[in-house]
Amino acid sequence: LVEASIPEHLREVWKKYSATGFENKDEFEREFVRHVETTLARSLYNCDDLAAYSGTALAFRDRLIIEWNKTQQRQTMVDQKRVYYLSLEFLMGRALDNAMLNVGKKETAKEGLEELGFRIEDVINQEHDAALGNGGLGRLAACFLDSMATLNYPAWGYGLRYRYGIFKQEIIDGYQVEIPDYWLDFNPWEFPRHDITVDIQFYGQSVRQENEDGSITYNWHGGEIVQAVAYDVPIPGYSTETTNNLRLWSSKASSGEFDFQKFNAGEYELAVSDQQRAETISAVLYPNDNLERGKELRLKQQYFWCAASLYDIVRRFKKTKRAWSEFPDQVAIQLNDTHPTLAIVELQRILVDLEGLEWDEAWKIVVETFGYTNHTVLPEALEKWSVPLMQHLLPRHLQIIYDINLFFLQQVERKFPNERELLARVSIIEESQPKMVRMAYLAIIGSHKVNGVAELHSDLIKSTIFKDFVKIYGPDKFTNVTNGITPRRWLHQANPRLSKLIASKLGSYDFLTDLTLLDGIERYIDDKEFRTEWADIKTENKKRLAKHIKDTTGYTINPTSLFDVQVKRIHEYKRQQLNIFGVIHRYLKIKSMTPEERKKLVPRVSIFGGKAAPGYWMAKTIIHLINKVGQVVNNDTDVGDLLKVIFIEDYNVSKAEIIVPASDISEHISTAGTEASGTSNMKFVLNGGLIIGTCDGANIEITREITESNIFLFGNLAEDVETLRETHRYKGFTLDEDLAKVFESIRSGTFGDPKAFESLIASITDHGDYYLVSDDFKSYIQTQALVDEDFLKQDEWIAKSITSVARMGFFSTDRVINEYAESIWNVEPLVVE
Ligand code: F58
Repeated sequence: LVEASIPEHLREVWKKYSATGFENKDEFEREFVRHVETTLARSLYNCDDLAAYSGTALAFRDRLIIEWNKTQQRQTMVDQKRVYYLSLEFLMGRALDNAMLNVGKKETAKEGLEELGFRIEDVINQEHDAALGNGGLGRLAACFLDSMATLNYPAWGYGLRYRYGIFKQEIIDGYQVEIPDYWLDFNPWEFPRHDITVDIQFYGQSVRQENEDGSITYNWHGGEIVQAVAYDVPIPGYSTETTNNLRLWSSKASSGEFDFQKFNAGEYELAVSDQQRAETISAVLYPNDNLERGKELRLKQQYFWCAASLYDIVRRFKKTKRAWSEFPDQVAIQLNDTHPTLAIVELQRILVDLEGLEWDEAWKIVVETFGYTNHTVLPEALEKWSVPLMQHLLPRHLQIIYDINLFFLQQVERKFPNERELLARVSIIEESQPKMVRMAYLAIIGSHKVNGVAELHSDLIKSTIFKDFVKIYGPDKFTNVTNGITPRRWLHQANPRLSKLIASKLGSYDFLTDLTLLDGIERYIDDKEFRTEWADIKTENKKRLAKHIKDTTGYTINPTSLFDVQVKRIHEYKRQQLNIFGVIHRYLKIKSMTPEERKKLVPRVSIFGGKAAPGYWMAKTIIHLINKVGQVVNNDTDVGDLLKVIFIEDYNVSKAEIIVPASDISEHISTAGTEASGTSNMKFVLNGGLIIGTCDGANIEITREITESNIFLFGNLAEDVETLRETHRYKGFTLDEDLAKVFESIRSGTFGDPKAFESLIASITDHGDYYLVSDDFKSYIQTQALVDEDFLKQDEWIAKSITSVARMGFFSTDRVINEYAESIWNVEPLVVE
């Protein structure tokens, strides 16, 4: 249809000159030089590594955008159901290496760059991470994009184009200092679409209107308009032509009459400040993980992004001229946590207020369209917005929320008459001072499926925070989709040698698109040469990390030591404090030993990394303690190589790509029942690292897959946590003896001014030890001793490593995406012929 509307001779000319991008080395060099000379206005004489990065990225970007265009045309022609993944965070990391590997032209570029006088690693290392996320939730969204494209699903991501990503972390005198991350200086991966804009309204009033036919409509009048501008980021699938789209919205002042009036009236400064206020909406990523603080600007961000995305989705749907009832057959929208829940309300508003549908008819469409993924049971992370704030910012939406609530509560009352308490418990509106809108409840009520991200977590949400909703809707509305990771980035890209070794045994790289094929390597477990190479690769990776540590911290670490890694956001529930107390315990033990005894020890490097939310005092105290312990231990000549403590600054995706392949053991030690899934646990095991962990999140399913003999589990179970906490609160409890000694040494000033750590210790000794550090300490220490023992038996250790990798097939996001597609979205891939 589209084609027929263009006269043939025009099509001919167009086809003749249609861009193709490079195919071979010579063409790559031509494109590279062309971009350096014309796009960057540089020359042979001032082309440094950064310019070489830009030239390479632009050459690849051309290829991506050509495939992107074709993919979008194909998807529009076929006109089948699309998925829209709404996420406030996409933690993409670097794009160039990934684009090279997915497109399959890394070797071509490498050779071309060499001829032009550059080393590909240096070029890749020039790129700034796209750090538009906090942690697991944002990185999951990025892995999903990779898998959706690789599996050829017609899928778009929608997010915000933050001017500042997650802050950069510096450690100064052992303290975390936050530096703004202005990353947009030069970003070759985005395409501004100045022609794709949406006006977004805030504030004003909702005005009731009685129509001539007696019907009532509501009009949202007045207030302020901010413009959303689309920026598109092409997402290439691995080894496929499909290149999907990530659309990020940027805010700017509306070009409407507003500014001009002010401008003409001589209020130049006001016009400018309007401009700045508008731009503030997409200025910063909120740096909290697992905490919601209820700031007005955050709610503005959420509505701005939801409204722009929905406008876009609806516009696309309307072009097909279908009946509204077909909307859910064409559109699936997945909510990454509750942050996009306003999209539910916005769609209902569009259908009822703007398109004139009946309430019930509209609501049916809404519920069939949305799915909601929950990522936490921590009460402080469950989003609530104050009713007065919502009333002020989004008056019409608040009315709609009240109506949704009313109809929902009526339905509950019909099903469970005389259960007044139930009604109060499940009401979207919490009757507090001020009243609050419970976003998770709204998300559940407005979606047809709700899922958790690992089995234990999905069970827990059904038995705790959403229990009443299971009673109301029945269990089928709730489901589990266990998280995963993309093996392209987290094996092939981060650990190319391991990927190559595996491919050499399996005969191809097919395991990268069917990770279950990894089980084929278990056959080689007794192959001596294979094991040696496996071990060599780990050593190489450890040397690379040791070099990074030397370059960034000045500390020399021995690559034959056991590398023990815990890298993730710093949070009390993740229990980095348990780890560092364990390290202190080890240090005290070493100090008390004779030189003879010391000889028997396994040298260990404890490596930490992760950011604390800027306002999270306790997390910052934990970082401080780790750094202070490092200073003391690393300079103690009694200890030497037996123990080193390293804090890697500014942990991010590109650092993870160096750290993950280099671990012997990594720590996933959250208090049972608190970590919804965890995904770095999967990354480490897939790279041949063993893990020590609690029975929490996806650790449980990892254990099921790789079997208990290949993982170091310890600690109390989720089902006992509640009772243990009660014990602490009401009956007093005895602190673990060894932990008491650790506290003594801190209090005595071994690691600097003890006052700095008083509150951390008191949280355990005096304030109920909510995260059960003391209860799990003994079992943690004992299990760490087992780790040492097992590490000495290198042969067995390597066998465990190989077996574990072989059994990780389940944890690919390809499997995850297929599950969502089948059980929640009801979409099919669009295979390219
Ligand atoms: C994480 N959540 C979970 N939230 O903690 C982790 O267990 C899980 O593996 C991962 O999601 C993926 O499912 C998480 O990262 C956040 O960072 C939010 C950011 C916005 C404010 C609230 C927390």
